[in-house]
Amino acid sequence: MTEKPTLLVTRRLPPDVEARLTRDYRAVLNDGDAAWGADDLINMSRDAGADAILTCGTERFTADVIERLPGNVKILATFSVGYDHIDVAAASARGLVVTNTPDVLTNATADTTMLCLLGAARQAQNAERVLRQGRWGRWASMDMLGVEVTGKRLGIYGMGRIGQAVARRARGFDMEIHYSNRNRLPPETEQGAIYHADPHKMLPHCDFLSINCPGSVETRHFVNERRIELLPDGAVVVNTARGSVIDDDALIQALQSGKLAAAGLDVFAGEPNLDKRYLSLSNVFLLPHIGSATIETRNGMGFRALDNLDAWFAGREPHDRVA
Ligand code: 8YV
Repeated sequence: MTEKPTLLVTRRLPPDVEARLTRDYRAVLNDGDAAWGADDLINMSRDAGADAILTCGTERFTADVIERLPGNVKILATFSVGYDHIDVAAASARGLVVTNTPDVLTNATADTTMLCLLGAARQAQNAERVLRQGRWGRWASMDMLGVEVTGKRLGIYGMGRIGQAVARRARGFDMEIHYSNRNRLPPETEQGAIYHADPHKMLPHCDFLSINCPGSVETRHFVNERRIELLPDGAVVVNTARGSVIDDDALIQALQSGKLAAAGLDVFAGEPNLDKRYLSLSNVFLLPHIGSATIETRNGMGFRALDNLDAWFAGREPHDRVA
């Protein structure tokens, strides 16, 4: 019988995922679930004699880390669809295979997008606080007024799997869908959504703007002062993709000035250390990056990552290879 490959797992994962990976691999787990920095990743990979690493969005595989990884590491599977925490060019240059977990988190993330959109539009954060603080008093016709969602225009920046799932949900609210994406979708996928090759042409039509693109050099600070100016007054910005897509100074300024009515944010630059100014703004609905946080989805992500590793160790091409 051939020996099981050694798999270094940088974070604790759901029980069903760990049961499968400890069955099929010589697994080395991070028992305390503490965050690992560059040196930990390198030392642990060397000490464990890891053939593969199963990692999460919380560990950063920069070009420097990838270069210093011991030669025994052949494949890096990330428990995430996004891979902006991995320098894929450096991985390719070193011959390190990288895989991600698309598809399985599409619905959970699109659900969270609608949660942020509705939460921000209807000031759910303030309404809930009133109850929790025992301040629910006399009814008044002008209290806690939000922005109507039904029938409004939604602009989706990034019309991949998650953007399309957001569009499907938003149609249930009779929203008019606009989108901007590198490529136009075929009509059967577009389903009447209005395509803008130039995102600047889309922004004036966005009562709501949802960010659903990957985090990258190209999308960094897409939401900046100049582009916020192009949005209609009183628009709502929603971000469940990556914090790097938003210039926090510009968004906070627009929320303070009233240019924007509200924002719904699940992701932040430098998370978990978000810009503290968000915490004191009453027109922001905030979540701590829970886009994929359902047990079904987290199991799906783990199994998908393991499917990729299994394929590679069986001599097949992993389904979700990104480097
Ligand atoms: C994860 C995510 O929570 O998959 C992604 O890209 O942003 C999230 O769903 C996280 O990154 C898990 O590693």
